[in-house]
Amino acid sequence: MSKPNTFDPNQHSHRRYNPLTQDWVLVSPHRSKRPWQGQQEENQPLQGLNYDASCYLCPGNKRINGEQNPNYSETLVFDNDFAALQENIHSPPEQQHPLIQCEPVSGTSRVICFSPNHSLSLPQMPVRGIAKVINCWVEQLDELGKVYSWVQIFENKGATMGCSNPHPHGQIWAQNKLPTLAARAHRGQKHYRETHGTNLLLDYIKLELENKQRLVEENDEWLALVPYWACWPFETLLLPKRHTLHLNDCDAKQKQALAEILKPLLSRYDNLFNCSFPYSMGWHGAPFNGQDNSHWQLHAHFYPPLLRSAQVKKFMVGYEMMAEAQRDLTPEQAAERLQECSPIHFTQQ
Ligand code: H2U
Repeated sequence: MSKPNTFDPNQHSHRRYNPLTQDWVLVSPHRSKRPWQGQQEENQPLQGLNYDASCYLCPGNKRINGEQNPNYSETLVFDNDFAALQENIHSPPEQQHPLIQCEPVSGTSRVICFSPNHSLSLPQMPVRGIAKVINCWVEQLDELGKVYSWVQIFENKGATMGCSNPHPHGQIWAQNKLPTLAARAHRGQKHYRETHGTNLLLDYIKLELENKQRLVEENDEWLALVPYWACWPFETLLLPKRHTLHLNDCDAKQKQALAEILKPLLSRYDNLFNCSFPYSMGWHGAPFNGQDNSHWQLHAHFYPPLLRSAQVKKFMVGYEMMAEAQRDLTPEQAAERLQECSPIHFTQQ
């Protein structure tokens, strides 16, 4: 039994610092057993159909704007028919007042279908199929990184995360201004470099490889872990072991190893609650701004909302909206749960 004045991270409330965002998260492990009579999500079903005639993203089908998708056999990239960013800049009026600020932004939005198969999410795809998605991400970064300073690759998976179509797909939004969260990651890594003289995430990788408590998957080139400062219940951070600024700087060995780690990582997610595990994921690499970005280390965030089961998710509401992020189970407990899951997808065991 721990003494009342002995700190036990599994019992006692505490705050943890996120050096990337320079935010704090409140950890309240003793709250995880509180009763839940609130909202239950729909089940998170796996898709059954390989092809759906009513799907806007399946091969050969018409999209909402009337354009027909080709009979693609690997990945498909098209300009978003409802693009959030536009290439042609229309300058807003000059600033009238410091409280009424506005600036122009130029960019482009694209959709990436991961495969022609309507039913295969990333963890169910073969490693060679995942490798094709990675190649597609790389090609897009090669092209858009020459034009825009920030290229955001992301995936919203599952209706719970607001995904509008079950056909496995992701998006790319590229723009000429550093968006808010990218700017925060830039500042966090720069600040660490200026304070400690070393690279934040490379130092962190060293710590996690020594400790291993929060590690979920590891291979020769990559590691995936629940970060010490995780905010979402089963959040993970995926990192290359070598110092790498951009996904499109990865060599063939890193890209192959990335495909090989994504499959078991995402299979563990699906296996946790025997469902198609929803999340938002995205890549953060150095901005394409031609400056010295050696304080950066490429990483991907996975932010899944599920907390207790396929039906009960974490809400980032009241205290989180008004004060700061809060979590119940500790990152170490979450890592342990993911470590206990099989790396082989439950449909493929
Ligand atoms: P989400 O599922 O993450 O919302 O992404 C799907 C995107 O696909 C969405 O941004 C686009 C939507 O605008 N889309 C098209 O561009 N054309 C279509 O015919 C359907 C959906």
